Amino acid sequence: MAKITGISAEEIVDCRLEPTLRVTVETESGTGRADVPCGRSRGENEAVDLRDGGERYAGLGVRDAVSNVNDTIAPALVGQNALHQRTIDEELRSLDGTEDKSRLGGNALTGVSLGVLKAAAASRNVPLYQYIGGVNAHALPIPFFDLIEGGELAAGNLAFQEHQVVPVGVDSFAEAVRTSAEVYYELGRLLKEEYGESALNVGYEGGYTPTEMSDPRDAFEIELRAIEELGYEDEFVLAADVAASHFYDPTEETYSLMGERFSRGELIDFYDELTSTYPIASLEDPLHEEDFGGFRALTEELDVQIIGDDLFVSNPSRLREGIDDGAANALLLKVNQVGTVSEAIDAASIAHRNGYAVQVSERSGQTADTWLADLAFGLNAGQIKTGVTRSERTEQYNRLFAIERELDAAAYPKNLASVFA
Ligand code: 2PG
Ligand code: MG
Repeated sequence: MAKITGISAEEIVDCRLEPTLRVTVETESGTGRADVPCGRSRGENEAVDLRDGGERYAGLGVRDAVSNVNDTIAPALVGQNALHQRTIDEELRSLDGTEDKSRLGGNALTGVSLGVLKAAAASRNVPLYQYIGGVNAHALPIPFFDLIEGGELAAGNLAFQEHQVVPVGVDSFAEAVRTSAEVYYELGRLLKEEYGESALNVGYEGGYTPTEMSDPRDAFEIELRAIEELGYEDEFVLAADVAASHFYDPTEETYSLMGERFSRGELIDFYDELTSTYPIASLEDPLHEEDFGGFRALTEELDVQIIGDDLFVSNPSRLREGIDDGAANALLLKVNQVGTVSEAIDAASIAHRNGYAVQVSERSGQTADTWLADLAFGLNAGQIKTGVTRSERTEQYNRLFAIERELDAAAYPKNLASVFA
């Protein structure tokens, strides 16, 4: 038993200086404290991020969500057992009472749910990943490095949100980060040479933002050159988070890309060209978030990982719908998209049981809290996306270094699909 003796929330700021919640859960045997991340390029079907409105913090304050934790959730959960995560998450959902968690706020629920998880691990005196994954937590995640940013995450002209490099051909997490860092430095040198020093300004996730660039092929091309300069062709593949909903026009049913309008079919042809020209192994949200049929067509046509982010919003029922349709073959997992830890873990296990890969992901608004790294390892997800530079990103890498050093049995996957192979 880890009896909850107190729950309290406070308003803090994330890496963009925007308000978010920090929730502390105290039990008789251990305390958990969790920060809530927030997205910028959000899916329409995510749990609602409750914001105060008004002038304070330009409407982004979270005082209402903080009061919901302190005045409504805390009195209902004090006295309960923090080891009963699923019961607590169910209670959180019923206290909220809405489908989209809009009454108490998805951010309030996420903070409490994660706080309870961390308090339970502390009360058991085990590392968070071990509490999550038990005896079988063993797979270090392959990191996806968003080295060139576009879309909603940068003030540039690239429509695709993330142009990623992925170290798949190395044999440890430490080597994965080292080689990726070297590619990052080399890419910086090449970008500066070709686009001038301003290309080295970074976006929300710490990747470069060459503002002149508008064609994703230029981004992949120069990333590939950096990889080749270092002789790392066998160690890296490329990937993208297209975040296509954000350049989709629902009235015209077209995508605006490089100053032109693409129909769904034309965009699929473009992906065909991209994946046959470059060693691209994974595409996240290549089509808009309601196009389950398009995702199916693309998954059938291309032999690459197709990840649903805005498509599934980490929601077990949207994921099931996608699996029934054959849409995508991988899930992007963000706890605050769905609002509770149990629902997120359900989504991950539904994905794995149906042969879908799982990539655990940060939000563009993060803090230095490292529960994300433990979650990726504890779930044996095998993939993580947590940005490039700045402490809220690098702390996740530092935490995974520590896990790799601590556990002899920890292993780095041979390829994107091999965690359970
Ligand atoms: C995404 C994410 C994170 P945000 O689209 O995958 O990279 O963006 O957190 O802004 O939703
Ligand atoms: Mg995304």
